[in-house]
Amino acid sequence: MWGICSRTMVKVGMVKPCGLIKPCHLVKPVSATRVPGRYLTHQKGLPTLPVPPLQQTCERYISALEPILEMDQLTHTKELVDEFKKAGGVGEKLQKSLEKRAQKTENWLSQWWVQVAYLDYRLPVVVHSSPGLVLPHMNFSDKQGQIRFAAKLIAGVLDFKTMIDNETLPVEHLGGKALCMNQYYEVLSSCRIPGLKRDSVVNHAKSSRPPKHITVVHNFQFFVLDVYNSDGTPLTADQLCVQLERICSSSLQDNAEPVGILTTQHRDSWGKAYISLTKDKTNKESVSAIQRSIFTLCLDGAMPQVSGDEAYRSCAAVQMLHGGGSQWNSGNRWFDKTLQFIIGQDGTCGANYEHAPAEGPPIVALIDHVVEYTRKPEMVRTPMVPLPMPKKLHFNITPEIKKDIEEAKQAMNILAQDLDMRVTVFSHFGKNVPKAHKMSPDAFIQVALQLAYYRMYQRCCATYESASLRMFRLGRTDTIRSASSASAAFVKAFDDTSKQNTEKVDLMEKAVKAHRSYTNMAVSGQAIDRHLLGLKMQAVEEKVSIPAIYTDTAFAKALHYKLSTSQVPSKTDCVMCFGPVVPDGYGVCYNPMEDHINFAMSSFNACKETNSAHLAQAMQDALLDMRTLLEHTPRAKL
Ligand code: COA
Ligand code: HC5
Repeated sequence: MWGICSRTMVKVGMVKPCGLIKPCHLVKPVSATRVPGRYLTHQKGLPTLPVPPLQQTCERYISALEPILEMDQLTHTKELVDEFKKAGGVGEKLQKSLEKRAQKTENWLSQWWVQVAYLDYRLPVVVHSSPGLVLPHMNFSDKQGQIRFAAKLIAGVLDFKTMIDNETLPVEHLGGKALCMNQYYEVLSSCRIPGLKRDSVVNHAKSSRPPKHITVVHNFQFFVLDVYNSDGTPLTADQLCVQLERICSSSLQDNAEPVGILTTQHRDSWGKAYISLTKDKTNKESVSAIQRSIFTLCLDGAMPQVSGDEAYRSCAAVQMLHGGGSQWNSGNRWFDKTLQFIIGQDGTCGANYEHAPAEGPPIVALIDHVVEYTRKPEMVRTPMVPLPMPKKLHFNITPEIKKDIEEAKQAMNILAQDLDMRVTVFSHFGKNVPKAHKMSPDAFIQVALQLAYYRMYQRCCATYESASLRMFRLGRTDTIRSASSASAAFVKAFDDTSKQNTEKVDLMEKAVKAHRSYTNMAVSGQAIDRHLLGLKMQAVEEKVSIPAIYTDTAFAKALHYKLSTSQVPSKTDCVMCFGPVVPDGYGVCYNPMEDHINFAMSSFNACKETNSAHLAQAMQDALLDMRTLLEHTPRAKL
């Protein structure tokens, strides 16, 4: 049996991980030496995730509902919450069991979270769960350049992997506090495996014989590429280049069955197809080689030609998120693989990652390192030893599998057609302007998004922002609810001509402060969403009937995030993207740099009310209008 939570993603009986530490940019790999056990010592020193007080969560839940509910609905929900939290009530009982669970486990939440948020979630991982990442356009435009860059990229990842293997990555910090580093162990040599009702994740990094190969996919054909010499040294970029050339020249024909497209399917369908695919011994071995590999490298074919910077960036985001459909590169992937690097022929590069094992920041830290590595001149001398031919992975395609592939193509193409992706660079300012006004840049951006949405729809909506829980051992995320009473008061006043600018600025400050204080509460484990989830899971586990607060329409409304957002900062000037989490909502990912902000907005074409370009425009207007207001208004209390 395979466990599910990060630490338990080790086959029972296997060796526990030894260590790592910290994101690359603070690392000096040259002088680094291995300190065995450093990782475990660090992890043990981290605090455990607290269970917030029940009364506090109940009160905060009601406050969070205020901006998104009508008065009568709120009154009804207050009654349900009072009933839930009363002395001797079901809430108290569940709270006690949850506190017990917290004492017995390393993290009371992480295992449940991976199950609920990822492994039990049955929509395709493509668009609905796996994020994409677009790197700056690289300086090549032909096959030779593509191969050359790919070779350097592989060498860069292996360089990062050495730091993981040697435990020489220093510990990351947030607000002065050390963070859990576990996720760094989970991203290489891992893969998701489809099940009939629930998926699982395997991590081969911790096996007694950790993998020494990556998988390369070109023209929908998969290859095993050993990336270490027999003496254990990683292949140099020159050696990798030779090997990639051999792969490309032995996969020139472009009529291979795109087996990889099966991984784009609804998880139940893929779970079924997986069983039929792996009945065949050759297929099983091929799939296993992909699953065990350190990561997958996708050498892509062409994408549709577009003109203009914004259209190019949006097309690149689509390439990273879903590959463009079966006629383009969606079949040139194995979406279950935790980490896939994608290299186009025209200098477009990026990655796609399967979200179950890790959050964005460790992936971004790895990618920042790789980009820096690819920019350095090569110093290493290449050994003149002949290398074995990379092994092609064969698949026997039965009529049944052929049918599954055709169905997957159709479903993928519908999804690709449906996704409305818009990448924009807001170039007027970045973190610098809010900072100059003594405001948290992230809070400023979130409040601007509330304003943009309100201007488009004349109402507020439940809004999700990811907050890191990595201050705690095995911590993942909680939700910052960006729609607050303070943000609602601000957005309603902003275009009201009867209001004075000084009042608007005052409301803006309050909204920004409210957001920053929610953030502080969330990163310190005192937000409401994961606690409410925990109490519900506890009821499920104890087989008691689900309390009425969870079947209330207000709860469904609170979880219907029409704005699903995330800040993912990076050193490299890149754009991350993901899909909306509801059919009538938006996915908004942003990377605030010092003097500009990269945004990726997504929505579904099938929804007539949403339009990513309109939201992007409204966001730009909101940010500019907020700055103008600040610049033209003397601050009230200065
Ligand atoms: N005045 C001046 N400067 C301020 C300020 C103020 N009032 N408030 C904050 N700043 C500065 C900070 O010092 C920081 O400076 P830096 O750029 O030198 O580091 C900068 O502004 C950014 O701070 P802020 O915008 O407040 O955000 P943050 O960096 O604290 O990030 C979250 C907020 C919620 C994004 C972060 O806590 C978090 O949880 N990140 C992880 C999210 C995640 O996991 N995403 C991916 C999910 S897969
Ligand atoms: C390359 C980074 C992409 C960021 C992905 C992200 O933010 O995922 C969120 C994870 C979480 O637990 O909050 C989920 N979200 C995309 C739905 C916001």
